[in-house]
Amino acid sequence: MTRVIHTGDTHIGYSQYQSPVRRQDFLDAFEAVVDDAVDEGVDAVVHAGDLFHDRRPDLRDLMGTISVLRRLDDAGIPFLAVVGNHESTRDGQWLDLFERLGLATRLGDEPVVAGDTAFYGLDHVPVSRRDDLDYAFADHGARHAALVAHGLFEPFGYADWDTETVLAESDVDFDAMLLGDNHTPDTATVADTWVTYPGSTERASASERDGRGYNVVVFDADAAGGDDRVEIRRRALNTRPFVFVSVELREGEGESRVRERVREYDLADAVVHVEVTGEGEPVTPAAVEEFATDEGALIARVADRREVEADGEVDVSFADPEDAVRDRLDEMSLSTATRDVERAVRSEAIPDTNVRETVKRRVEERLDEDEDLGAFDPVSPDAADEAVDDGDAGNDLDGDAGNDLDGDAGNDLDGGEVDGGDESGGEEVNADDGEVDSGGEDAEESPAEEAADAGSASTDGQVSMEDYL
Ligand SMILES: [Mn+2]
Repeated sequence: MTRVIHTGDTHIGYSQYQSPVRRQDFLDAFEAVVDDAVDEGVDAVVHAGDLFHDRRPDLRDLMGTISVLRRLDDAGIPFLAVVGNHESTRDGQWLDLFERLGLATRLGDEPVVAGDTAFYGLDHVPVSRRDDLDYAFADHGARHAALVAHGLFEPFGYADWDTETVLAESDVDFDAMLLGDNHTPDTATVADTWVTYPGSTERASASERDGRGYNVVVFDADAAGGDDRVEIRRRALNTRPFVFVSVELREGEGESRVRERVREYDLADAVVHVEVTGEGEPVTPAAVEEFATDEGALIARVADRREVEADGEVDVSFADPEDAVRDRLDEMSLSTATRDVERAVRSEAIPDTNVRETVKRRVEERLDEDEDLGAFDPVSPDAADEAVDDGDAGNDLDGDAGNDLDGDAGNDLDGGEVDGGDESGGEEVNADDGEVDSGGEDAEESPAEEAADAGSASTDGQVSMEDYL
């Protein structure tokens, strides 16, 4: 019998909403999982990738992570893990460092036995490189076997990885696939093999409305009455409260009605998302956000979904703001890749709900497929600019931009995150996590939304940056 905790998509280091409190939350969630593992003396903690939110976690997060892993190690519990798309680096993985420190085991083609179960690993692999995979795993002599993998697998939302193919081509007969990447917890069977996602351990996006948790997985010949060799149970984590307030304003109603609705909720230390729909008076988001934080919320975000009466007759004849923006961008010596991102964010042709995925895809394509790293070099009109910009441009893409794109940009730009309302899970898949990793590994949107987006993508007559660049 083997009993493990299966977790993943921890996203340590994610300063969601640029909040240091949120940043700590992600590490705390990891610690909570490890606390439970130590309390219960499980045979292993299996981590299915995206321990870190980005490929360059800072020192605080690394030290915090090492402390948590050390507690696990002190308790004699192995930490078995694979590399997710968010944290993957070209020249070695953080997980290898932890392994070198004796705090983790990186799973791969060779079995790692805990209890009487052999664990194997499959790191995240971009769609473009999956044809090269042979799913060749070494033999094992254990009673059970499990494959730990990071990616969007069938039969769950946004899947782009065919689970039946993986199982059919694998040399090992797996009892279970313990997965990460899709932030929506779910369990199913494919070809008599259990496939399960534990979901993220903190909400990495406001679309992740359901409670967070992890899996307790038992491999036992007698599990579930003897018919089944695997038992998967979900356990809840106590995470940062998120409050979702939906206000449909009627004619004549305005900000005071919004406040009234917001006040109906327990806002203490919560992340509060307010969505305004319907008719009524204009509402100033910042004023409502301030009201919510005054009432105790940690963070508040207001999205006004009402149709804004766009007056197409208005012709901006003074210095066009688009011109000013373009001039300023020219001065900034941004890299080609940064320009890609900037265009995606500002383009009217890309609906807000698609921005996150579009940006993710463009950056991923350059990183993973074309290996077009030159695109991350600053492009400057003159050498002086280049000298100045060199470091920053690189840093922004790798570090901060990464954070922004992954998390906050998603949340802030979001249209889709709050309103999707599709708890079907589509949204939870991180676009950003690779969740929308190229090829939709992290697809944020439900097919329905995408369809809607496609419709709204038609131009509304406004001139976008695309027209200038
Ligand atoms: Mn993730």
